[in-house]
Amino acid sequence: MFRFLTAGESHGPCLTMIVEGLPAGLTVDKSIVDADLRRRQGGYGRGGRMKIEKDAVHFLAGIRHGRTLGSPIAMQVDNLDWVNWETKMSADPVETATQPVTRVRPGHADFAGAMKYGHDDVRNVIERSSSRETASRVAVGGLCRQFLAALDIEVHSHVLSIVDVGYEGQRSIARDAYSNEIWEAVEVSPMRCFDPVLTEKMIARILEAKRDGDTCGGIFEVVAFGVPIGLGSYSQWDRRLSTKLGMAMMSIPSVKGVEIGAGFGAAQATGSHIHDVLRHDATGGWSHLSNNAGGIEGGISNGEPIVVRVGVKPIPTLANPLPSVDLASRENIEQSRYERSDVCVVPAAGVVGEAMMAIVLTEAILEKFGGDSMEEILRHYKAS
Ligand code: EPS
Repeated sequence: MFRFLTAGESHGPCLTMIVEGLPAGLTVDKSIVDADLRRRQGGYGRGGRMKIEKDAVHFLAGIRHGRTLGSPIAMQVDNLDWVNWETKMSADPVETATQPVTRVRPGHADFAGAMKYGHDDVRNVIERSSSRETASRVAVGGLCRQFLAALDIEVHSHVLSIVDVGYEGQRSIARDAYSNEIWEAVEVSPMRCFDPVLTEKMIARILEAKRDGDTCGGIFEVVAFGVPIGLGSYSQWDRRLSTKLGMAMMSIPSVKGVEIGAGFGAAQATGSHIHDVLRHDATGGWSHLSNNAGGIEGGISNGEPIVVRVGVKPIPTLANPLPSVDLASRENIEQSRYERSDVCVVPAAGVVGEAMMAIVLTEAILEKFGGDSMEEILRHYKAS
């Protein structure tokens, strides 16, 4: 069974991950994980924290001489900001109490988290609910990406829209338009958008929001290529690949919507306009004339690229804060609180989406083609 756990506060000493179930003999390159961590830190609209951090992974267990052992893998990403928080975030009791955070931000975990756990100091909520935790997922996804690469499976993401600026109808680009050139252009765009004109418009939209003390959400798309037929199952609700991808994408902080393939567009079309006609060619290959299903039919991968679009709400920390309540006095207040934050995290969220897709596909492949070593898995995989 493949599984992972993460721990760590945003301003604690580090983030910690334990990954179990990756086979023995997988070649692991730290620089690939670090490159993903760097990609997550980027994107136009990030704030001061990303200038402090230089995220890099430390392998602590489960890897020897660049290859997995089949034992649990332990990893760590240090928080360089910790030096500024050692007292405020000390695990040991401190002599001088720190000023509690009590003014909750609308849209943030502040209020619900404080109510749920009975915290008087919202700092205790902010620390773990912070999107800093997504660095852990990207590190785990960085391992999974290397596992998938051994099976010729690739995962990419790009940004489709920021607030009201995006592609026509904010839908996916045409299926046949995906190419290496597109992904190369995405990697050099500060918005992770392949269209340079749209990139500029998105940046202008973020700047406008920043000037107003506001924040921006948007939509990103994750696409996986080379996925074999038969991952997931309709036999139980929780075994569908679509169920697992929906859960994985919805687990990313700030995500409020997920579509697979044509998604809500499919609900607005009639059957004859949306279903993907199957073809079989002389070489024995299967293909579909379109991919409105996003590569999943009946909860099972059908051999087409897996396409998932994800809607991200604007960050709740506004430089021009909304009215709220002070939890200490229970008074309605004109303005909640501002602390250093980002204006837009949609490009970074896309990188987290890639990691979550890589994690889900790794789990599904291990379930279907299982084995204890890479050699065994590759044997099963090639025989299918
Ligand atoms: C983030 C780290 C955080 C924020 C942001 C994302 O760092 P800090 O709180 O020190 O500024 O920049 O987190 C949030 C938007 C949030 O709501 O918590 C990161 O590593 O991605």
